[in-house]
Formats: sequence, C-alpha cells, structure tokens
Amino acid sequence: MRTYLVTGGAGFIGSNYIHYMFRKYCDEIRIINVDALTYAGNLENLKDVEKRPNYTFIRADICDKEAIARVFEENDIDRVVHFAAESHVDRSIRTPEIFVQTNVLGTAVMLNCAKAAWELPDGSFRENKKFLHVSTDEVYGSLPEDDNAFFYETTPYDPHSPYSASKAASDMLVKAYMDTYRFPANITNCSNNYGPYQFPEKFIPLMIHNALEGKKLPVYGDGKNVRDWLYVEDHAKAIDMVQEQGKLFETYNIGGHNEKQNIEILHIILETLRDMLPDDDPRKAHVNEGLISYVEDRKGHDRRYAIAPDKIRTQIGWEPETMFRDGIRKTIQWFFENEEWMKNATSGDYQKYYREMYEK
Ligand code: NAD
Ligand code: TDX
Repeated sequence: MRTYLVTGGAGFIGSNYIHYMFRKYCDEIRIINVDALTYAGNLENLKDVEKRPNYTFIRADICDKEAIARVFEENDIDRVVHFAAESHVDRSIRTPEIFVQTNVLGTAVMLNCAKAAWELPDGSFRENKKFLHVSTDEVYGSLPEDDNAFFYETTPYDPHSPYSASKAASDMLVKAYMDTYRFPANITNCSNNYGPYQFPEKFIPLMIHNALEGKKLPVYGDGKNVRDWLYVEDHAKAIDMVQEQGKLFETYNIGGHNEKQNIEILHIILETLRDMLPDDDPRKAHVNEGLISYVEDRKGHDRRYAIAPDKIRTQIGWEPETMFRDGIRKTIQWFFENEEWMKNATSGDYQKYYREMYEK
C-alpha cells in the first residue's frame, strides 16, 4: 500500500485532492495530512474522510524540522505531495515575511527531510519514492493583454508579487535538489483554481459570498485582468497523473484553456446565481450588477496569465474536463449546500481582514 504525505491538506486544493484520491484509490492508499491549520486550513473540509482507517491528520508546521523528520521516521512515505503554502497575493503584499518563511523555508525543510529519509549510502535514492511540488503559473510573471502568448515550461521565471517570488524561490530549491542530488521530484505550475472549499478571500468565492449577502463586489482596477480558470478537481487529477505517469525531474504546466477577464467572470457568477436561486428567495432581488464596485487596483497587478498545457496533454494525456459554466454551477451549488461552512469561514479573523483590505 502506497503511503502519501500530503502537506496543506486542510486547505482548498489539498482537501479537494485528498477527496479525489480516496474516491479514486479507496483503501489502496494511505494518506497522512500534515497541516499547521493557519487561517486557511479547515478540518471541516475533511469531515467525511476523517474516520477512514487509512487517513491520519497531524497538526505540524512545515518549518518545524523535528516534527517533519519525525513524520518520515515513523512512516515509510512513498509520495510527498507538497501543497502547504501561504497562497493569497493580497496578503503577501501586506506581510511578505511569512510567505518567505512558509513557502521557501518550509519547502526547504520538506525537501531535506524527504532526502534524509529516502537517500541510500551511495547517494542514490530508494526506488519508487517521489516528491511533487505544487506551484503556480504566477512564477512566469505577466503576459501582454492582446497577444496570443502563453506560459510554457520553458518560459523564464519573472515573478512580481512577494507571493509569486516566494513560490519561484521554492521551485528553484526543488530544481536545485533535482540537479544536485538527482532527488526524485516533479514540479507542477497550475493556473487559477476554483471550486468547493475555496476560502472567501479569493476572487470567485468572495464574489459569490458578497453577492448573496448584498454586499459590494470589489473589482480591482478596470476589471480586465485575465486569469485562466481551472476547476479544482481537474487539478487534483492532473497532480496524480503527473506523479504516476510523468517523467521524473520534469516540470508540467497545468491550465484550463479558459482565459477570462475578471469582469466577465463576475457577470457569469451573477447570471448563474440569479438562474439558480429559487424565485421566492429574497436574495434574488439584490443579486445584480448594481453591486459591482470598481476599487483601487492591486499593487503590481499582473495583467494576464495563460497556461499552455500542451506538454501534459501530449506526454500524459491529461486535459481539463470541466467547462467553466458547469464548474461554476457546481461551485455555487456547493456554496448553497454549505452555508454553515461559509458562515464559519467568514467569522472571527476574517472580519478584521475584510475591514482592513476593503473598508480602508
Ligand atoms: P490554501 O491557502 O487554501 O491552503 C494552504 C494550506 O496550507 C492551509 O491548509 C494551511 O493551513 C496550510 N499551511 C500554511 N502554512 C503552513 C505551514 N507553515 N505548515 C503547514 N501547513 C501550512 O491554498 P490553496 O489555494 O489550496 O493552494 C495550495 C497550493 O497550491 C499552494 O502551494 C499554492 O501556491 C498552489 N496553487 C494554488 C492555486 C490557486 O488557484 N489557489 C493555483 C496554483 C497553485
Ligand atoms: O477582491 C478582489 N477583487 C479583484 O478584482 C480579489 C480578491 C481579486 N481580484 C482580482 C485580482 C486577480 O486579477 O481577481 C483576480 C483573481 O484574484 P485572486 O483570486 O486573488 O487570485 P490570483 O491573485 O490570480 O492568484 C491565484 O491564482 C494563482 C491564487 O490565489 C494563487 O494561490 C495561485 O497561485
């Protein structure tokens, strides 16, 4: 039975990945989820897997060398899937240090502990051990607005925000481990994800939540920045395929072929909400374009991201499966059915964050 060490499994993509893996492999794998439970980590996301005998949760910080070394000592780990990170660009603009700490130092700790556990006396590695580093398309910087350029695996890194700089640094560390030690790893660079369990600081869940509450919908700048949206389950599937079918030491870009301006996304969200809300739901009256509020632009706001997922398609056979209009319906349906989750996510510290960020 393969044993997975998943970091950051209580966050948005990590929890979707754990659900996906248990759906796919059932009792054939064991998953150990290591998460520090920051503001973004939520064990509610994993309620329906927590009683599985082949699932273990360990609360630990990836920067804590001893705690991570212990996980490797006490378990024969076959796969590491490293999601844990500070992930929100706006927060990185306000508090960059924690991004360097978690994303760079934390990745260094994960690499070092995996290397210590997997390395043989002759410097080679035990067979069939693999580390997958989950990264982002933001490391490639920003594309011009109106040309047909894409990010390829060979595109030079050009990060702009403290978040993307810290992710770029962590990617470089993984590359250094592969080049120096032939450490068995892959890197995936994925575009913007959306779907169930996404924390409402990110654009799509924030807009769904605010629209339902009749609150303003804060659009940065002119609303024409472009992101390439991918349904989170498609990302989970891609990660598994890269780890099992990809070539070791390679980077794979993962993207949805679904570029849209933020303002277009917002119109689709509003339309879909109106369509899905029952006629007698009082919220239907306020879910409209009148809530849109153009606000000051994000500092250093990247204009356009667009991934070319050609390599993963031709080498591995992965393709995005969920059309945006279907994915957004599923996402909204999930939020309708999980109002309590949203209520908990937006209480406490979130209120303070929201005031400081949007009500200055
Ligand atoms: P998230 O913020 O929802 O979750 C991050 C998780 O990591 C949380 O559970 C948090 O508690 C945990 N964590 C944070 N610091 C930790 C620490 N020091 N030790 C242990 N655990 C810690 O993030 P997400 O959106 O799920 O992103 C997951 C990964 O995917 C990140 O590495 C991110 O860079 C990458 N990524 C995200 C997107 C996206 O659109 N969200 C796209 C591409 C890549
Ligand atoms: O209130 C908002 N208003 C707004 O106009 C917010 C929160 C965002 N935006 C814009 C900024 C971006 O152009 O929407 C777009 C998407 O913003 P985010 O959801 O913050 O995502 P982004 O900055 O693109 O980064 C995301 O994708 C890549 C994730 O947060 C990263 O973790 C991932 O690596």
